[in-house]
Amino acid sequence: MVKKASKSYSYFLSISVLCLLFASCANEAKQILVMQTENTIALDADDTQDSIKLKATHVVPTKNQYDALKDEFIAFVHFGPNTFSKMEWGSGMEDPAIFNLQNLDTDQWCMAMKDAGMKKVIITAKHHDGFVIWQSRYTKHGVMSSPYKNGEGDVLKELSESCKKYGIKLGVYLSPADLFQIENTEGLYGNLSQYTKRTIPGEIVGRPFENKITFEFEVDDYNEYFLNQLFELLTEYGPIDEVWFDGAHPKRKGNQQYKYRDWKKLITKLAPNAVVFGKEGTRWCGNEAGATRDTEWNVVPYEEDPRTMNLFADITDEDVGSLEKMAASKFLHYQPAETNTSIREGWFYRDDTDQKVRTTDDVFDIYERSVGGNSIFLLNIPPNREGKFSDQDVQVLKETGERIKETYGVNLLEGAEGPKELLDNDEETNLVLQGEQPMVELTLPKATKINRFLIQENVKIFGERVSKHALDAWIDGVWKEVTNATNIGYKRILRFPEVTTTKLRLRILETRFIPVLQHVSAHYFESRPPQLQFTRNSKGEVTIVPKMSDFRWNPNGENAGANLNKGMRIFYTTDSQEPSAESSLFTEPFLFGEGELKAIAINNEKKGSVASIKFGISKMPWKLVSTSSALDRHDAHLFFDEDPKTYWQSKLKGKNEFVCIDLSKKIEIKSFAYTPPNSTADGMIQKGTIFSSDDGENWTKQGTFIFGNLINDPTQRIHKFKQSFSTRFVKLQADEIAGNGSSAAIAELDFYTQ
Ligand code: FUL
Repeated sequence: MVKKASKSYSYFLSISVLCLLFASCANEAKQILVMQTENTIALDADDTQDSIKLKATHVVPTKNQYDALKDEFIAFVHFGPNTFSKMEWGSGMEDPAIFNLQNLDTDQWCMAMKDAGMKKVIITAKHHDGFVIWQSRYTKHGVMSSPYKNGEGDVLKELSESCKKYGIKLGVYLSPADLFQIENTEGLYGNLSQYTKRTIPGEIVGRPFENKITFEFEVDDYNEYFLNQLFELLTEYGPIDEVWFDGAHPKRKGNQQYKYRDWKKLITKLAPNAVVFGKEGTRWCGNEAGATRDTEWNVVPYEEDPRTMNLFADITDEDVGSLEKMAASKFLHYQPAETNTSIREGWFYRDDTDQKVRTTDDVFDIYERSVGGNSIFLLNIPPNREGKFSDQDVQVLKETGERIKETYGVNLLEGAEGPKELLDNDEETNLVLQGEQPMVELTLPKATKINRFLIQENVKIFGERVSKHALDAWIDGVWKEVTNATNIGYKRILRFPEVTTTKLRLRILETRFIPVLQHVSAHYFESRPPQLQFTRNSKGEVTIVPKMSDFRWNPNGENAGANLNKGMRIFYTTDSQEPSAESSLFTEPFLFGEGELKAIAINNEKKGSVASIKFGISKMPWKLVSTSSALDRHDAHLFFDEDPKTYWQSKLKGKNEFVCIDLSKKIEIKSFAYTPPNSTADGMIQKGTIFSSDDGENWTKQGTFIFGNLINDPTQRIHKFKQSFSTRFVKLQADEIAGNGSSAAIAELDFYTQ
């Protein structure tokens, strides 16, 4: 039944009708292939929408791509001079001594990865600065010139040994951009050298290779250098399972070209199991924030034949592989997306104080969306200057691994009745679904709570076929749709508010060709009711939401709390009573002046911890009277706009800096709260004075205040006055700034009468 690709649609149609018949007579999956499956299939001018769909379903992964998909959750490690300089991009002119590594514990990295359930690690063997972390024969700009083990150390060697010990695959990031080779006078990058025949690896006296293979390529100096380095990486560090080519270039020179097709020949020979990222192997998902597409087709349309292409442009559109996109292209190519992001703000380690780390909620959410959205999750964990993963990162990896195991390690369809091909955990058995309305019904052994459903197509043999599907649960004697989604591919994880049911039904609503499913499973994610947070806007309206991550680097726009806590409800009180399921249900923002609010999230009958806030008097009628000075974009009105992210900041520091407001009527003040800015450590007022006035001209000192540890803990501080006082105007004067900062700053001020 396996035929060669043909041009005419009528041919396809007749073949597919035949196959439909075959498929319904004998449930033999082989019969639903109507042409040779390939990693890349060319489109022809007379292809119709139907023949394009048919071809798309015959585009399948290579073994290396399929293995990469099956790894699912993998680690990225950015480590080099930037770890010490705290830069994201180095200059290339760093003294190698900056890589002042004293200790290195790659076992600790691997243990943490193992705990998270990661299967592979890709390390920056060379980032854009050109510094190499292995003992290369072809440069002195690297670990060999650093203090690490007196220049004898080899970070890659240590990592490869740990990888073997812990059963983790290894990949290398070798940046084509190379600032050292651009900037130094003898640099090879863009040096306008001739393309001549060169033997790889180049011979270096006294340092022979054990691997005696040699290659001949017609290349220039930089490509020769790059190939020599690839040769070292791929022959001297055990099996390499991924080669990562980044597309970014801080700088270019001499119109330097990359002879990728030669690089590829070398990789194919020396690391036959390696998938190549950034070329025809795997592709960038299009952002560095952990955002995922609702529909991630891994059959990707190309204008040129990706098997012979040298340059691959980034694919960043929301729509990667729709029929429209395919119809406008010339080749269809299988190329899985890698969702790459960092656990920390930035790719390199900076510090354990200001550089925020993603929460477990966030990482687990990205895991479910990326792995469960037909892509590979590549999470960066940058080691610190002690050569270890920091404690907080290790904790998040551990908790994420526990959640993955608790949720996906237990299949609630165990013992269910249904097509055994889908329930048997055997990758080789498939269910061919036929008929007008293909569906699968599953009967569970007993009523079961579920909120996750996992589906896999057999992409390895039958490609990606489903383009729309829905899941129903049997509830109160009827089928109710619990959720729906678009394509499936290697893996789709459906997330929905929990249902308790005895029967599930998967309906395939639209397909590109006869659907072939390989596996389904049902799961329950034990969601923890989230911590809550309150905000009041400038109109005095209060909103209560799950606490947002304060991770500032490349936020992906997802609300992990909301994603993981579907079905959660929030209850609140305004009279200081403990909230419960009987309290007011929060449905929309409400007006609230001074007083205490308490709230609780309830999810699956589980209660979260009580959150409370004491709002000060309403700031709506306040007017700014005067201020000592203000920096651009940090006007004084920002300290009473109810938005703690915006702040007033003076031009100078200390003594003479003040803000002065009109509360619009006389008020009896008992205490005040100072909220410092969160995004800058400059301007924290650790000592100050409060003055009152009835006319805004004659001032009475009402007391001084002192707040400690503001830089490390920039949270709201409350000062109670020894005696309450009645006033219409208030002046706050900064007397001392924490850390000897250069200005005074206030994110929010609040006054309390109770
Ligand atoms: C980007 C690079 O410029 C970053 O430094 C980082 O390596 C990231 C993974 O890719 O293009």
